[in-house]
Amino acid sequence: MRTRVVMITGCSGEIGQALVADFAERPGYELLTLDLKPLPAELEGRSRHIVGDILDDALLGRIVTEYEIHTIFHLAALLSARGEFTPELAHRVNVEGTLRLLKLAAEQSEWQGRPVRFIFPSSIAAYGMPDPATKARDSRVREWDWNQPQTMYGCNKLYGELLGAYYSTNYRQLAAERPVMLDFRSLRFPGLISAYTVPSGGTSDYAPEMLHAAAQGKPYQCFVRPDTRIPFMVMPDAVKSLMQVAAVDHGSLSRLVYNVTSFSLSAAEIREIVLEAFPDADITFEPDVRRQGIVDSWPADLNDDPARRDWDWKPEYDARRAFGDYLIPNIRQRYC
Ligand code: AKB
Repeated sequence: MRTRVVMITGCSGEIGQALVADFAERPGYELLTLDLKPLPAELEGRSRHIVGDILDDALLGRIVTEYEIHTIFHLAALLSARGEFTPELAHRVNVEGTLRLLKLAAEQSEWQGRPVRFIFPSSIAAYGMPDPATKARDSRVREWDWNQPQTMYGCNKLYGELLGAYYSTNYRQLAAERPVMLDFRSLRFPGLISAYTVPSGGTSDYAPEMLHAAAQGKPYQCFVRPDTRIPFMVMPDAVKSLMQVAAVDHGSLSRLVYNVTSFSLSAAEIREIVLEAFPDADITFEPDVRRQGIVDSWPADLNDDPARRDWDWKPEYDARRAFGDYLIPNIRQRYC
């Protein structure tokens, strides 16, 4: 008999590590994790881990002969800044990888006779604000606004959402018998900040980098202007939202893609908060014109009313609690 599992791709990344740690606290779940890297030492033993590539068809074929997958958290992706250096690789991982996982989930849904839940983190990068005046005026964007991303990663995420919609509603629409279709759910995340891991390859990385550098007594040159404003969320809320959207009854969902967010701060405001906690921190601004262009195209805030209405989404951490109760104390402890 095949073992019933929750599958997590990209589990060694920031969200993946936090999600695996959260699952480990919940009884009754068998986890199957997949990443190009091994699981970090502190998570070893918490899942059946496979070091491998989501683009490896033979590996995916072997996985479905051994496991019955009821839920997939497909986290594996190249982030926005890295994607601009290697756009074709980003496309392969972010689009072709997603397509392979969707196909696997579609086949599993058909074979099991019930929909596999497919949870896909998307991003504020799926938006493209045309100019600063529009960004200032239309500050809380809704899911259907400004879907004109300017990065390869943003294009990939937006298309990943569309592919998810296709596989969950129109897949094999001309077949004589419509298959049982997968159950796709996607969250558009703002910049994420964790107390325990540092991101790599993203453009919202300046916020966590500033904080982690200050706690280690290292100088930090912020690569965006002080007035740059985008939304953020701390990792426990990101995990909470993923768990919540994965668990909610299908009937409660009015959309396939939901914005979720917590607070919106400018880079100068983040610097002020960090300086209050670490008064000796040496944080300067050295804007990098290209990365600045990317964050300027992202909205200043997200409207997450549909998630709040449909499945009671509410972050635990506003800016005050995020820094005061979660980030500063845990980061201080981590480096002291
Ligand atoms: C990035 O900066 O690429 C990510 C994101 C906002 O999706 N953190």
